[in-house]
Amino acid sequence: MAGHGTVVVGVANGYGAADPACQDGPEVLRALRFLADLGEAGSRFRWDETIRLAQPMPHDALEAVETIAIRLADRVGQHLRHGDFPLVIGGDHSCAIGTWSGVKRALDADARLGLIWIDAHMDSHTFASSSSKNIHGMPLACLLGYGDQRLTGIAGADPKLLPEDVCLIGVRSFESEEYALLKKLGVRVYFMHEVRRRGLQAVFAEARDRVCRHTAGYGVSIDLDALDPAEEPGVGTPVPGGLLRSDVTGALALAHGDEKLLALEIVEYNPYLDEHFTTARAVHDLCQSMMP
Ligand SMILES: [Mn+2]
Repeated sequence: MAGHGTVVVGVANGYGAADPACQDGPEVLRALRFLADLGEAGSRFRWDETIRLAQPMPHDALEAVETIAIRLADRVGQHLRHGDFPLVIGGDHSCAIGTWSGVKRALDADARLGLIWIDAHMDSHTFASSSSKNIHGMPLACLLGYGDQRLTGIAGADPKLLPEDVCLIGVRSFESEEYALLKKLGVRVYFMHEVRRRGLQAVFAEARDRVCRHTAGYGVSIDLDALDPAEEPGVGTPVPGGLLRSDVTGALALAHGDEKLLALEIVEYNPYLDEHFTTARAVHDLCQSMMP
């Protein structure tokens, strides 16, 4: 976490999901000051803005997701150039297209970006393979260069990630088409059963080494549905049998002070499904575990 400090960018984005509820996640976290104590030690932590669409509304989800991704990529790039650490708070996971396209563009032209994708799902559909057509099921495929050109072409036409620079952790719900794509590309997937057997710390450390082998640095994208819904009710698409909060904070602590870590993203907080702001506290704890 080099630079001046951590800057939060909220993304009021629910256009990629069947239920748009996650679009209100960032504002709930900001307005109720769930992350406020992270800045109390000094001015090293601050909210920037929450990106939202202006009126009139776009005609379709693809246009909305594209518009938000373009703005988010610009914003994330600005913060990196200023030496700040971007912390993106979604919104549904389609915002990842903007976040990581922006980080990639901020690197030297020939530099590669690594990414650890912590998620119950693979998010590696395209419009051709997806039955729901929900774009939050597609962002990882887009970043690998597969999908609609309006999304794969944000912040540059080339793929933002090479398959060998990506790891997924915590997967336990997926469709055969998206797994076929990741398998064909050779992307390393740490399914939940492997995480249970080896422990998240060991898996995360191995993934971190893997995504740093050939890259200038790496990011972490956390879909809150990777966590167990028995512990964290406030997520977009709950799937039983997930990670425990203490495991995730323990793993993220490994990345604390890691000079290669370029940005962090936490998405799919659904404040309407949350109970007593339990999962809002999870967002806080995840952020805190990585703070300097
Ligand atoms: Mn996801």
